[in-house]
Formats: sequence, structure tokens, C-alpha cells
Amino acid sequence: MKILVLGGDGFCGWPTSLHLSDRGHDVTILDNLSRRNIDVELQVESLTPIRPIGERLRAWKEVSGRDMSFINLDLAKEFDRFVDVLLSTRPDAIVHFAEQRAAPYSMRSSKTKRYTVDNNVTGTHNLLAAVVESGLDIAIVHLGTMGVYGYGWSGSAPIPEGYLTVKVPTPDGDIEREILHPANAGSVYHMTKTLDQLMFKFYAQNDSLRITDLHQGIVWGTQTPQTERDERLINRFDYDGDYGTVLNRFLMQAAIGHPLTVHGTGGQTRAFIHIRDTARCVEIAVMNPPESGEKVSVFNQVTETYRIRDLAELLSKLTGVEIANLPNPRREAAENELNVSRDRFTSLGLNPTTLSEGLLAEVRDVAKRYSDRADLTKIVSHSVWRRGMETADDLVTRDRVDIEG
Ligand code: NAD
Ligand code: USQ
Repeated sequence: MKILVLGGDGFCGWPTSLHLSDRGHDVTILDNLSRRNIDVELQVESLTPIRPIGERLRAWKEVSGRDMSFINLDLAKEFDRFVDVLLSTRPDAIVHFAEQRAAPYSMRSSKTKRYTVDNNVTGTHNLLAAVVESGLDIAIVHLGTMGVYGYGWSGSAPIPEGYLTVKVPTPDGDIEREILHPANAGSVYHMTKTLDQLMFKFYAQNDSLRITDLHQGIVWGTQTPQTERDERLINRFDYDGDYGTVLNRFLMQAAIGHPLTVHGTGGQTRAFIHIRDTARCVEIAVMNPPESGEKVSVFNQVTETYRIRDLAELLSKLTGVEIANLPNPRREAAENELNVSRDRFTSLGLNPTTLSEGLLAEVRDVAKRYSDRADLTKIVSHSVWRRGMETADDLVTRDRVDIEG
């Protein structure tokens, strides 16, 4: 298949592009490299030494013999050019990763709130309007988030894959309706994903676009069988207080002997998936699109759920590193249950990587290996959900901590 990957230079997009190319698809990456620019703005770098996109593509050609092309384009700002890209590449499918995806970054300031909304909402709408404008029959696969459902809204009831059947009381008796699960965003970033859902619903109804929305949990891990094939293909690893997600942050902290930065009691339960499974799920979704005229197809793209303090305890036991309970910079429930329905991918053949299989290898092979690149002043999260909320001071102020092995 011909597949256009929007945001294909990012943490999920790069390994997914390689996976799709390795599986024989004809892949074009489109990205405006804004994520690399945000690293410059935040004065932090991926723990792993990622290479420029041109070098990545040359290295992939060398190791696999396969070509992938790259288009530098801002999805939120260059609508006409994007329509031209669709007309010239004529993809069978588009995978949409191209959004500002960090909740803490989205809450830093009114500037980053507005950027996140402008970039994500306009970008997604441009994609939908451009597909209609092109007149082509292109299946769209979007990376959404588990965060659209909120945490704890339905107590211990399983979170369905997108839709809820509800009873609406009428004077003539109850009628049954299927609705999108109520949106309960926990950050400006998550709010943009709930807005994306409404746009997908409209364009599926009005224009019969074929859309799949993947409600993905927190992605952990770094490497995939493709990124491991050459140092120049290495995936990015974010560990900083804005972009680092919780489990990868704990892995990196464990590797350098930094106390594990648990927000509050760590009673938050979240859903997780390994980066290898992200790539596999996206391919499954691309190969199983809805028919034209069908409703948006929603998958919960998660393989396991964990409480944050249990993850911290697990890593503390494995590595001996201590746990620090820090003031929580976010406004979120201190404790929540999370029961997620996830049958659709399993029934389509996903055989997931579990935490128990990959944790130590990740600490040893990635986090420890590149630990000398870590900036210890970037670890504690200082982005607060409301002005005046307390955050912790940096926990380790020495330039470097001693790392054995
Ligand atoms: P990332 O920031 O590493 O990658 C996003 C890519 O999109 C970057 O390369 C960036 O330059 C590009 N981009 C952003 N705005 C763009 C625009 N206007 N035009 C063109 N390119 C643009 O993020 P990621 O972790 O790879 O996440 C990808 C998607 O998956 C996001 O939509 C995110 O919401 C979703 N997701 C990620 C996670 C996770 O844990 N990383 C979990 C659930 C869902
Ligand atoms: N947390 C800690 N310590 C840390 C970092 C985070 O306790 O050092 C806590 C947070 O307070 C939160 C939980 O861990 O309760 C998850 O935080 P996170 O930064 O790992 O995840 P989140 O902000 O939800 O965002 C990430 C991705 C986002 C994606 C989302 C999937 O950045 O793109 O949409 O995971 S989900 O969480 O399922 O909504």
C-alpha cells in the first residue's frame, strides 16, 4: 500500500514508518520538524542521539534497500500544498501522528496552550478537508489518546472502544442511542484530541470519509526491530519534565540513580503500550479500515494498565533506586481505577509485549547506555496546571551522578 505518515519523524511516527516500509508498504513521511524545534526551545535533547531526517532515510536505504521519501510541510499552515501532496502521491492510507502531544507542554503558558490548539485542531481539520478536496478515497488512521475518556469517570466499568449505548428518556418511553463516550480531557493537549473526535464524526457522516481513531495509552520503550538495525536509525527517547512520559522517565531515572519522580501518591492508574506494538497496531488498523459510510472505527490501543506507584516500586526493587513522592504539578485524581476494553486488536492478531519482558533490557541497553547525555536540571516537571501550584526543586544537583556498569 501507499502510505503517507504525517509526523513520521517523531517518537511513534519514525519506528512506525520503518515498520510499514519493512513490511513492503511504500511510505512517504511528512513532518515540519516542529518537535526538533521544541527541543531547542526547551534546551533539552532526546537521551538517544537521533540523526537528521535525511541521514535516517539514507541509513534505512542502506540497511533495507528500501526508499522512503520526506516532505517538510506544516499540516496546520500549508493547506494548498498539502492538497497538492495528496494529488501527487495519491496514498491509499494516511497515518496521522502530527500533533503537539505533551500535556505538560500544553499547560506551560497561554502561548503553548494556543499553539497546541491551533496546531492540533487546525492540522486535523486541514487533513480532513484536504482529503475531501482531493476527491481521493484515502483511509485515515489517527493517533488519539486514552485521555479522551478521562480517568475514573465510569468507576470500575470497562471503558468501551469509543462508543457507549445509552437510554434517552422520552415522553413515549426510553430510546436507545449509541454515542461517543463522553469527553473528559485532563489537559489542553487532551482537549484537542476530544475535539479531533468530533471532527472525525462529522466528516465520516457528511463526506463518508473512512476514519480510524486509535485511543492509545502511554507508549514506553525506545527501539523496534527496525530501529535496532543501525545506530543512525535510533528512535528518540524523551526524559524531560514536559515530553518524557512516566515509564520511560522512570527507566532513565533508574539507570542514572535519580529518585523516581512519583507525582503525589502515585495512585493514578494509566494504560500502557510498548512502541513495538504501536507500530504493529497501526499496520493492523491500516489494513482493516471501515467501509465508506460507516461510523468512525475506534480501537483502544493499550496492552496493560498499571498504577504509577506500582511501576515505581517495581523499578525500585529491580534497580535499588529510591522513590520520591513529589507535589503533583497536575490537576488530576489522586487515585483512580482503570478497566479498559481492548478486544479489537487482540481479535485481529496482536500479541503484545508485556512490561515484564522488556523493562530491564530497556534500562540496560538504552537508558544506561546514553545516560551521559542526560541533563539533570530537566528531570523534575515544572509545568503546572494552574498558576501558583507547587513543584519540587531539582532532586539531584550534581552535574553528574556516578553510574556503575
Ligand atoms: P512526537 O512529538 O514525537 O511526534 C509528533 C511529530 O509530528 C513530530 O515529529 C512533529 O515534528 C510532527 N508535527 C507536529 N505538528 C506538525 C504539523 N503541524 N505539521 C507537520 N508535522 C507536525 O509525538 P509522538 O509521541 O510520536 O506522538 C505521536 C502521536 O501519537 C500524537 O498525536 C500523540 O498524541 C499520540 N500519542 C502518543 C503517545 C505517547 O506516549 N508518545 C501516547 C498516546 C498517543
Ligand atoms: N507522572 C508521574 N511522574 C512523572 C511523570 C508523570 O507520577 O515523572 C504521572 C502524571 O502525573 C500522570 C501519569 O504519570 O498521572 C501519566 O503521565 P505521562 O506524562 O506519562 O502521560 P500523559 O501526560 O497522560 O501523556 C502521555 C503522552 C500523550 C498521550 C497520553 C496517553 O504524552 O501524548 O496521549 O500519554 S494517556 O495517558 O493514556 O492519555
